[in-house]
Amino acid sequence: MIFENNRIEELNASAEKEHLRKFEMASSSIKNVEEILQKLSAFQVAIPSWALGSGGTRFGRFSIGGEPRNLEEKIMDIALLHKLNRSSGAISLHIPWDIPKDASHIKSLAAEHGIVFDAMNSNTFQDQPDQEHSYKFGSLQHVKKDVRKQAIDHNIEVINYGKELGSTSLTVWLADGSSFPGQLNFRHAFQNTLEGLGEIYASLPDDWKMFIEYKAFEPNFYSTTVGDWGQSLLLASKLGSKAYTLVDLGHHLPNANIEQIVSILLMEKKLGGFHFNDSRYGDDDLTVGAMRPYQLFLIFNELVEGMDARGMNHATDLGWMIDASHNIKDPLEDLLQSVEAMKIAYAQALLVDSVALKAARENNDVVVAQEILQDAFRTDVRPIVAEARRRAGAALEPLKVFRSMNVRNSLIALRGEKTTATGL
Ligand code: PSV
Ligand code: MN
Repeated sequence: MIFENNRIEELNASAEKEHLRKFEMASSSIKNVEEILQKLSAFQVAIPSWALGSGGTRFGRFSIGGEPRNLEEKIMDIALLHKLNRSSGAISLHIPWDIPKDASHIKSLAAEHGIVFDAMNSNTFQDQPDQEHSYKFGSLQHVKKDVRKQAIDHNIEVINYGKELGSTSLTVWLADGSSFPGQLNFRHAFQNTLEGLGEIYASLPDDWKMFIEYKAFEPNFYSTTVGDWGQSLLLASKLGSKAYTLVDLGHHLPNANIEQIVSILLMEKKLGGFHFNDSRYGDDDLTVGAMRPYQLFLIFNELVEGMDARGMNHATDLGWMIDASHNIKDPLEDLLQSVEAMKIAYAQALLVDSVALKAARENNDVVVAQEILQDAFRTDVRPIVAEARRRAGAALEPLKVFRSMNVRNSLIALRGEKTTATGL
């Protein structure tokens, strides 16, 4: 391990007095603080295996150094995050970027650090060196059956890897679409996609879920075959009860009301999970909550309300995953910030006075409704999130511990300056 075992305790001890003062102040006006603390400790966020190294744009990529060179090292990085925040106890794998060659070894290594395997991700948006057919013109939508078959087989292979690791879900994101008018017959593209997904669905074990991720644009810029939640929902509905929509926050057109989408999908029992990130212009995968923390809170507000209405378990009944690309930040610091932002938004949503909000709505009192939401959003819940962490044995201040121990320098010393992690 990169840092000594008692380092977190030592740093917690020096920050404890000030923390407890803040926690007492923050919790004094909250009735159900113990319940909130329990919910926060149960809440785990899956870290994407493809986002532990530096990301890049088509203009360039600037390595951070010390990037994990293989799946074992990626698990070690996540173990480090999980030790610091006790909220990153899951990994989402992307195949073939991270093939678990020795699955039982990988599974036990992860288990040693309290890490489980969240959704498996397939990749039919890139061509691999040994691949027979190209995905240049799509995968499941493709006009040629052989290409579609290759994409179906790949997804089934991904399910098989997942079975060995104890995963119970598959995320399918298709880059399929068209870049120019006239290129595609939309109906045929959709029907081919549905047919292919149907074959993959038929290979899903009974206790698995299939998440269908949509994206409005990129890499195709004229049409995307699963371009929005409507198309994803349509596919998921036709496929059956194990198929769900996955919402990636960065995959919408500007100003889309994501919280409304979430609310309706939940009501329809078709919301499967999330790829959390933030964005300003497009799918630029910025740190969760970096741009629009209020929107993040509003999404969590719908989630808490909608999940409670259906008696769902907040921690386990949806897939909570991050999908990001860290172009200039240290990926591990970025991930710590992202998990923290999610927990803050979640804690604030748990504070919403739902009884008063219902009354305000029934009286068409728009002003009071806004006040109730903003009251919760403007509450500084950071001491509460920190207390949940402290009780779970994690760091009061994960970023400070990370920096004070020079983790990145140790990783560079261990792995080298020029390593490149597989992924984005
Ligand atoms: C596509 O932009 C996406 O959001 C999908 O989830 C992919 O699996 C991931 O990013 C990595 O490319
Ligand atoms: Mn995504």
